[in-house]
Amino acid sequence: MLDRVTPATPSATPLAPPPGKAPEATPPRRIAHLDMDAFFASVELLRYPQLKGLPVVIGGGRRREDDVLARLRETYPDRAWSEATLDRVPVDFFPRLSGYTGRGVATTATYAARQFGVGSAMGLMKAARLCPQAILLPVDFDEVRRISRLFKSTITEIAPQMEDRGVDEVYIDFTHVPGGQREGGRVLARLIQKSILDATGLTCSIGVAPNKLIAKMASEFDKPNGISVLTEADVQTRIWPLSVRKINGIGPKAEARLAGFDIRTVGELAARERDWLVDHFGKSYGAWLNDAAWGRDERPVVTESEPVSMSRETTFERDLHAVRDKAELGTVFTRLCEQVAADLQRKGYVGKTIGIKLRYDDFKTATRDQTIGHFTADAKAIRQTAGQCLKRVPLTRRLRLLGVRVGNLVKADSEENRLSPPVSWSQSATTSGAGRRPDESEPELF
Ligand code: DCP
Ligand code: MG
Repeated sequence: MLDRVTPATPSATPLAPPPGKAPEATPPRRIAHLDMDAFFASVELLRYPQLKGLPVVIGGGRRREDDVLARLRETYPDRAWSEATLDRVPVDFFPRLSGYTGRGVATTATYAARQFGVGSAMGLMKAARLCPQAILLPVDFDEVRRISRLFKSTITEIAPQMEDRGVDEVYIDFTHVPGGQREGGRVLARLIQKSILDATGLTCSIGVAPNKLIAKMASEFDKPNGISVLTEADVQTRIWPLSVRKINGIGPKAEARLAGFDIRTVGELAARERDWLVDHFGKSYGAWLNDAAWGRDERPVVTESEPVSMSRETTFERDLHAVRDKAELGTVFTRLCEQVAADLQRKGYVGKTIGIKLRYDDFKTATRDQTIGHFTADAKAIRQTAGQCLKRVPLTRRLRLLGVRVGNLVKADSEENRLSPPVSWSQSATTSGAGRRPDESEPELF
């Protein structure tokens, strides 16, 4: 492969070389999305390989190791049980879904269980009706995190440009990695799949495409253990027939609204004028819908080492009103601030630009931010400044989304943070409506 070290300049890169011509000096952008197969369930199957091929549903709580061993010793007192002998637990020992009563929800299910229609976010009682013989196991978050770190480090040893998108998925920039252009990226995808299998015993599915948006859809095409390679020319044939819901960023509300205009597939969305979408869905979301339908997406793969901001947002089950749903919104708002603060603290960052994002029921989006005089990762400080921002947006329409962002990040242990002035001296904000002192009580916002 090319041994160029020049970084890609995505905005200047044509998505594909002209037909019949060899690729130019700058190779086309090839972006992969990798997603582990039935992740939480597969992690349990590593511990209990005797369950391979059987319907297994994960849900109903956390794993308690001691409980399992105690019950095993009670049920089979003639055998010695330990962590090391769990692969010998008879299949009959495991609890079945049949007769399940309770309010638990399935976190995920093995592909054998999915054949019966069981899937993530399904109530366990419904799952029990569909597949009573399924085995029900709790989740082991520690083990999930360990395997998550292991598969990600396996990837970065091969392809260093990796963006962490959660416990079981990542984007990888294949463009300049050896094998990343061969067969459109299939060669490198195969190598990564095999390396992850060797390191963890687990399978994953990979989509390789000109950008993140298409790659994310492509990774689902051939699950489990599949590889799908798409070029720009495949957008019409492979993406346009799909439901708009397959686009990452179109949720149930947007889907329903689009359906109201008889837009159900990506192709139908692509057929609408960009201006029409902007008129009906707002300037930024409408333009984004148009770009997405045509497979346009220039977002770079952002490696975790240099985050510029961290944010948390949530789309409500139903649109909420600032006055009538004041309590609920206030709770969500506080929780988002706590989550961003926890993210910052876990990753060792502090920031000083605090912002909010609202999306109204007409899909228009509003953002406001405020830069304070010191860096922070404190939930209360974030909540307070975010609250100031909230006072600068109209709150007459119902809200469908609320988000909180902290930007201008530096490492918590950096010199820059140490040199930032103490809190009591640092309340002059760079936006109008200057900040309050942190000890001043905040009026209710919703
Ligand atoms: N998960 C969760 N809550 C949800 C959905 C998923 O906690 N509502 C967890 C369980 C999954 C893991 O996140 O195992 C990854 O989510 P995926 O959507 O990637 O689902 P799976 O990896 O289980 O299945 P797939 O093979 O379809 O990727
Ligand atoms: Mg997955």
